[in-house]
Amino acid sequence: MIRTKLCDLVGIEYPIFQGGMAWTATGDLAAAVSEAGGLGIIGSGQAPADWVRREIRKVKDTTAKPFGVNIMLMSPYVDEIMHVIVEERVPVITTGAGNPGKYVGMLKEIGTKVIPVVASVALARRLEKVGVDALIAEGMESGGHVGEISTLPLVPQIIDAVKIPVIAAGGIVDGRGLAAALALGAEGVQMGTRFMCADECTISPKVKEMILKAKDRDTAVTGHSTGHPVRCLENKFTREFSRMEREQVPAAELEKLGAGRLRLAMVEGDTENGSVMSGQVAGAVKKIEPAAEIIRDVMEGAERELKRLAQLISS
Ligand code: TUI
Repeated sequence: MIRTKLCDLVGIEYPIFQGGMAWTATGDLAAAVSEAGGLGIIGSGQAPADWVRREIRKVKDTTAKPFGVNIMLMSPYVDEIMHVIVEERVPVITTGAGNPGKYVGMLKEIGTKVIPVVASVALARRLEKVGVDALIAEGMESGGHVGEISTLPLVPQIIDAVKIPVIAAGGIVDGRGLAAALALGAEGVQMGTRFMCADECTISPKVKEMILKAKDRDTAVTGHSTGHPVRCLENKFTREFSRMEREQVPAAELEKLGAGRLRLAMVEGDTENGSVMSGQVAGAVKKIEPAAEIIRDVMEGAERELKRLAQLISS
């Protein structure tokens, strides 16, 4: 049985967060992950506050266990969503794509744990100072909006820079990844791509199929020229976008071209023209299974690996 400080901090059995993926992590997935003993997280993305409230209620109707909401800080609805978080007394929030500093005080006042995703040591240091409860250090192996540093160099550098618990994200798909994250000093992991293939994940089956078929080199990062690099499975859309970036099409035009593409993939199932955000571990996702099975497999695998490693030590 593996338990870490993170389990006590947020009241979960297993140190596994499910990434709060936009247009992907609905209340259905979050409820299943939380009920199975991890932390399920609703991905609010650019959805309006009413949608977020509905998904929160869905989780509350399904499980009494803790859950979270991810707030994408580039969303135009951040302030309204923060109000919903406060009204609904959401136990945990994670944030992405920005600095949540100005909201921390108000959330801490109501006892919500604030756990931002960071991709650099500088932001980790700044956020520790404003009083966040923990940090998710996300390497550029992740799907979606990414930083510049890989998980292996990022996680220990952030751990050395702060005193609060750090959760590793990016490139983690099984028990070996959890064991490796614990070896780096992390208190747990966040996984996104593998949970996209959970039974309870409501995205289009076509996206799940594309992940199952993916190989190790099938993701690409586009959007460096817009300042918002995004990792997706390669398709017609990423190839067109990359070509336009090489031709130095202005950022504003590219941003317009990208609008609505994530929904197009995840909801409509258009895996050619949509943005199929996925991590580099897509090639390691082998089947569609219940969220509870994913958690069981990761925990069993980590325990097996840690025991094997302990045996390498000769006294
Ligand atoms: O946020 C994510 N992943 C995401 S957000 C998203 S929705 C989106 N769609 C189109 C374009 C952009 C986003 C899809 N995937 N992960 C957490 C994360 N945050 N990764 C990197 C960052 C980050 C980057 C820069 C956090 C802070 C930051 O700078 C803030 C500052 O003030 O220094």
